[in-house]
Amino acid sequence: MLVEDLMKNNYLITPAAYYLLEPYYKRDFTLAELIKFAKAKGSFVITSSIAQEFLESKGLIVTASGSDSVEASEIGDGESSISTGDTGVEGQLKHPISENASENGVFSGGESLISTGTEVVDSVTESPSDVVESNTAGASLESLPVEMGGSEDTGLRVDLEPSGEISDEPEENGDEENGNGTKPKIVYGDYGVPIAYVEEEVPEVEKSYSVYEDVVIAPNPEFHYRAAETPDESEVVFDVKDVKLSPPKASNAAGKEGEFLVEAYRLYFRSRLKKMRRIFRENPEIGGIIDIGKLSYVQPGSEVTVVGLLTDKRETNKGYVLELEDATGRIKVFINKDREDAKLVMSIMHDSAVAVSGKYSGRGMIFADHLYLPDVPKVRPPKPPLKEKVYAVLLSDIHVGSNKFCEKAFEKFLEWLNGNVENETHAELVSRIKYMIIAGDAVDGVGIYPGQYDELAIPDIFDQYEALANLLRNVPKHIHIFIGPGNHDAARTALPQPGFYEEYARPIYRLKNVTIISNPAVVRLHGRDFLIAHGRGIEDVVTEIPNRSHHRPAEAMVELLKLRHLAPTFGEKVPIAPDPEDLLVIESVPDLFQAGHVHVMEHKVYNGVFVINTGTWQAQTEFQKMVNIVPTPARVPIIDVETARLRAVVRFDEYCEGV
Ligand code: D5M
Ligand code: FE
Ligand code: ZN
Repeated sequence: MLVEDLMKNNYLITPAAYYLLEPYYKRDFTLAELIKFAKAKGSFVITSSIAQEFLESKGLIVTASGSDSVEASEIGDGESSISTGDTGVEGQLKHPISENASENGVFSGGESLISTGTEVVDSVTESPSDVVESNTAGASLESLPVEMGGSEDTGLRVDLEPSGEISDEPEENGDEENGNGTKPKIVYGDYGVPIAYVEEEVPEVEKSYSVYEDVVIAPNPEFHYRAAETPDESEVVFDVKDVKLSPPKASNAAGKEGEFLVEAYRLYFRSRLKKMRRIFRENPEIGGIIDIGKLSYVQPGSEVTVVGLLTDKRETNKGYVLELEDATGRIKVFINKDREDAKLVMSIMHDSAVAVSGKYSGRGMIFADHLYLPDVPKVRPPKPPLKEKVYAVLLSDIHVGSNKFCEKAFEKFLEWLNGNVENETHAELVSRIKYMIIAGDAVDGVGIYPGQYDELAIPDIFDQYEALANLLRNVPKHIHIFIGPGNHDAARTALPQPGFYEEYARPIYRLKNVTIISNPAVVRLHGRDFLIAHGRGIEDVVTEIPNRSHHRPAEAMVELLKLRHLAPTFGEKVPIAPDPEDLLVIESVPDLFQAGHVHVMEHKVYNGVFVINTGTWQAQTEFQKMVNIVPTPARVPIIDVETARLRAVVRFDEYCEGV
């Protein structure tokens, strides 16, 4: 079969491409021919455009000219079948192939950096610890004179003796060939790539894996928790579940699903624009905003300011041409390269909002003097001090159920939380921890990426949540845990994700000290706002913005913060649900912005906002090896809630095999 044959050769194929090629495979072309063609294109993912070109080159199909409208069934299949700008305001669906064709190297649209195999390797020279060694000014560890643990200001390596070794659980789920000889059936996962899983008729066998029932950590009876006496002052101030959405009404019961979706996305982008205009209005530098549709009433040569979503950008000899769209029309904007603000062009992602001021030419073009990103104000007003110091630990991407989950390290971390600490410095940290936030990918899930089945220690999603709960019940009860979903969790795939599906994740819903939050969510701790998102938007940032990389996720998160949106670009990597309201807009400026997803810990401060990617508890998977993702597992950042800044990073990675 084509998919399997490609996977054996480390090539991937998108569903749309598969359906194009399948009928001809082996009859009209060989695997080697296809791979050779993809290789020449520099991609190891066979996309529908590659497939199409390949079939054309073999004379098997002739392309129809023009862009066809997309069938409703294609929407959201992970490939970029819809290009937003057009959808948003005009309600038109256009095929992306024609869009991307005009793009030059600078604004590489289509494929992700990481899906292009070998060249990427060269660009990554940092070791994980280089990445973590941070940009944070004043991550106040001066008061922690001991155990600076090798890595600069933030590294506080835990010096635990390997006493009382946790017995080596056999964690592999039995065998290589899925045990019972059942042939895997191909299905398609989140990223629109094929994944394999075994059909459900597999007879129930005695579980050959642990779900950590035996992990029962004895709290240190001597230990004094100050945080147990500090009142819980937490509140979820934004959760997707609390927002009442009224979907558009289908005009009549026989209305096509496609039309309904177009209307839904039209409302979605209208909502984005409205929210963004509100943000721009708070910026005193920006004057009165005029609707693009009203420009025709404006005297040519007048100074105007418009706000629109970026539908296209091109580089010319002298500058850049941007195409913006609002609810009333489209406009071209030219900015000369000599202008100071021309530098901002790189940061404007497709479908993100930008404000432009300049001279209206009278012929559908504005010559821009200034560009403005929504951005956040330069300084944050100070917040009143707290009576008692209180800390929060931020985690993400635990991936329970993966055989690369660093279970020993996690157990060591739990022991540490239970007061089994080496010295006073650690005791102080543990004693004041009052909150734990987990920003998605709590479990590894099932069928998420190619070949995942072979890397699962717990191949059952119910058991994965059981296992997670068995671990988390060892977190001291006075620590309030907030958990939101990621793309590996049992939750809606598209963003925003309201929460975990209750029927799968019941064991964590049952834990008394756990609050399930949505992705994204804002949790207010003692008056400080923590914006929590899983962080899939980072994938689009590194694809679209030059010099941004998975290896430096805090920088990518700053780009999102500047655009005040968690996943601006529609129709690329990140699926966005057609909600009538855009809940991914960062409407109010947080004190701290946490994300995960890319498995690399990094933090920095941007305009007073503490931005942190909290890494992972999963060692490098085979798939990540293939796409050159080097994780930094088992590091626990501890946040001083009062300042919303890093207090320390405690490292358990020495217990994580494979690191
Ligand atoms: O994501 C872990 C990392 O792996 C993150 O950097 C995204 C990347 N990733 C995972 N799967 C893919 C595919 N199929 N294409 C591109 N990049 C991918 P996690 O959500 O934990 O799997
Ligand atoms: Fe993850
Ligand atoms: Zn993820």
